Amino acid sequence: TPTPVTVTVTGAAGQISYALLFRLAAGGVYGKDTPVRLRLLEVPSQTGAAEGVAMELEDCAFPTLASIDITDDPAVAFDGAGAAVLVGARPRGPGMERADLLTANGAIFRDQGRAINDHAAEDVRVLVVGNPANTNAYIAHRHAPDVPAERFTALMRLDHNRALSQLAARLDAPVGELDRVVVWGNHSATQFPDVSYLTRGGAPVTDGLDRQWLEDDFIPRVARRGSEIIEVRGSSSAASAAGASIVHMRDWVRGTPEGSWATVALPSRGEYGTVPGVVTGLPCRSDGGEWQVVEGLEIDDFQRARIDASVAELVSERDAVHGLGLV
Ligand code: NAX
Repeated sequence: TPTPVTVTVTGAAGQISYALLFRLAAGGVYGKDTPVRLRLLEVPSQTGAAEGVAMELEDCAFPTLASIDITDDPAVAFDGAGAAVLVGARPRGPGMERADLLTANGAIFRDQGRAINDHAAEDVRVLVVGNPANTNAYIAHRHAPDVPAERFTALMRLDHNRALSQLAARLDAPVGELDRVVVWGNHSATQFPDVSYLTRGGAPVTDGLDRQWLEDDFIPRVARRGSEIIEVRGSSSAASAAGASIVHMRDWVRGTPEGSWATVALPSRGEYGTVPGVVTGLPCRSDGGEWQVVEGLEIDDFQRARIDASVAELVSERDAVHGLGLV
């Protein structure tokens, strides 16, 4: 039997984790043969609630769940971690300015980046879900100098999946037949969901996606989907964010299907004219346990302007966290 993998989840008492932990424990990332040891990190006031979630996890009797530990200490939480899903973050409270939000989250992701650097397994895979996800991942990565940059990712698979589902409706196609979308830039209103390379059943899609629909409907709908969910559901996306996190980690560990792409936010190496260092959405494949950015795509003027605008926002967030002394 394979050796167990230690997976750390932060924000374990929150609503995303309430959907995420059960799929993780059931084998959704590592498969049915690999036992998972869960380490749940919470703030001290929420460790009790995390105990309750742990009790329910036990009551599922998942054969793949080897153990559960709960802690408020990052050094304990990340000890030996092979994967870390950083969900816990400070939400924007009443009267909080952007700088306050960045400062509160900067401290969280600085400390967690350091703890990952010092205590996690050599081959740790980090997924940041807590917002502002790209910049939080940037902060954590910059405080983990011993961990290769590409081991730090932020979640843009939810944006990617939202794009696929909107396209399936537009084209009246089963969503499983669609592939090769990418969401460039930031997980924010400036993101650029891009259909330039879309395939259906492996063949390029040319009809049904006119420029006006893309600009007036598709791009804003995908970029604003999180707000739309809040308006309609009364609280923010949870199960869909958890589902996207599971498939992000699963594809990273076990590989993307042949010919298929995922959107992953990674520290840029300057691919496609993005600014090196910032954590931006890029089209990726996974093979042998590593993300590889898809190469050789052509970028036209429309794409260029949209990519540059979102990357410019990432640069301004990066500059703000440097200005606040968080990196
Ligand atoms: P909740 O408020 O339900 O849960 C967050 C949990 O994190 C709380 O239990 C809190 O105590 C804990 N926490 C706070 N600081 C912590 C710390 N330093 N260490 C450990 N735990 C800590 O939020 P939820 O709905 O689960 O959302 C979590 C985060 O995901 C938010 O930042 C949210 O904005 C973000 N999202 C990101 C998405 C993405 O696609 N990247 C989509 C969904 C979601 O909006």
